[in-house]
Amino acid sequence: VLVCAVALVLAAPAAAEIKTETFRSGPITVAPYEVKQSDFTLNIPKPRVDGAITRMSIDLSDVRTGRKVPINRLMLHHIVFSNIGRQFGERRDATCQNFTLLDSKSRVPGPERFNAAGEERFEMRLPQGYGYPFKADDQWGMTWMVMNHRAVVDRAYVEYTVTYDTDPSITPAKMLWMDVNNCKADPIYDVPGGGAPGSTHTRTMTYTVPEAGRIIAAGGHVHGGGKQLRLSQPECGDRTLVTSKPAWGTRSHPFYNVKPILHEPGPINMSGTLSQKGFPVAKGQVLKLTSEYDAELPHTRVMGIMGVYFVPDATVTERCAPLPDDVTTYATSAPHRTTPPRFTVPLTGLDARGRAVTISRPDGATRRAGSSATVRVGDNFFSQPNLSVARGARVRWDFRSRLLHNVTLASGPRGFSSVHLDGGRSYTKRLTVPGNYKLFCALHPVSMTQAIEVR
Ligand SMILES: [Cu+2]
Repeated sequence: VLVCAVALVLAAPAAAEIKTETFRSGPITVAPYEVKQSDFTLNIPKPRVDGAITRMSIDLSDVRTGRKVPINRLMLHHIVFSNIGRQFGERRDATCQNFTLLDSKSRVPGPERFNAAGEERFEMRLPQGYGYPFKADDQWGMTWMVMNHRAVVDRAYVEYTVTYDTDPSITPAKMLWMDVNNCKADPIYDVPGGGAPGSTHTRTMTYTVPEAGRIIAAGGHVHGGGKQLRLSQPECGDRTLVTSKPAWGTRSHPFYNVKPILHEPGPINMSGTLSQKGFPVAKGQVLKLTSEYDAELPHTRVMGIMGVYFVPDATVTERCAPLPDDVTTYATSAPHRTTPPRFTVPLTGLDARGRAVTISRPDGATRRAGSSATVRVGDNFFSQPNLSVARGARVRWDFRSRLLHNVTLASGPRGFSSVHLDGGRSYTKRLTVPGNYKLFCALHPVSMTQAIEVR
């Protein structure tokens, strides 16, 4: 009898199990104050079995100690995980046919994005019974940006902890990447500012869902000045399905105290939503994402993104069926502020010892121009670091550089920025509001600064 029992156990198929594994990619080496980016780091470590992800978290870890790397050393600004399938083109993103890479011109077929995090370290969580399915021989890639906040070379791994279920009966969920500036490796836009106190700047995107199903989880990503992200269903009186709200760090939080500051500090957390029953979406219905920012002050290089986990389900046939009654939300329990703090992004230079310090403007005399001016952008300088122009002047930045650069407003009357440019491309902006514009290259924040006075 005993022998028989043992034989039975051995003959049974391998039991499905829930497993948590931590993987490391890298290490990444980042020069002093460098902003390092990757369009796609391909074929990163992943589970070597078929399974479905139920939870995932991402961070940077120290090369020697394995501990989390604090923000005053390195900041992982954002990271996106995608799955290309067994070969490029097999798994395609739901909302993007193609992606524009960091050079703002190259385009590649979009692999399936399945998880992402910004400096708020959004954690992917799916309700019980659901998972994002992957195969043992799928290839994963990641798109990321890391900034070094110190004057020394630093190294770290990208570390991600994946909880997955190998039970083949788990219900598969896929990600709908909702993004108000979608299909870009750097999906940023600008809020110009100049609105009344309390007013809201909005930008939207819509996506027509090709199949019926249910939304079972969602979370978002905004930058400084963000009020909230709202996912709605226009056909149903534009009812709100999900919001994701930012939580802002206290004054003493490292986000407000590191140097240099690449863009207005983002939130320390974004709220997430879960529903096992799911928000019903009929075939062919439109989902709308609205990104809401404070409209009074300028906010440059902001994002408005919501990762929506969707379960195809042909039984959803009623249009505008009742919303689920099992919705839960999760947010940080750390001390935080709920309204976006007013924050002025300083210009940064290097002192004699090569350390980042706040500067009021770049060195050098001011060149006076009239209704137009041309600034040459080289590696790594602006040819007219201090400029004065007439109100309404057209300023053109000629990027005659080998490396990618941009021009971005740090502070001033109205916000604007260029995409990353090089090799003879140019960007023109008409400056119609008088005042002092402090500008920098968000890829080279300690070496490329500029001040323009609009008379
Ligand atoms: Cu630059």
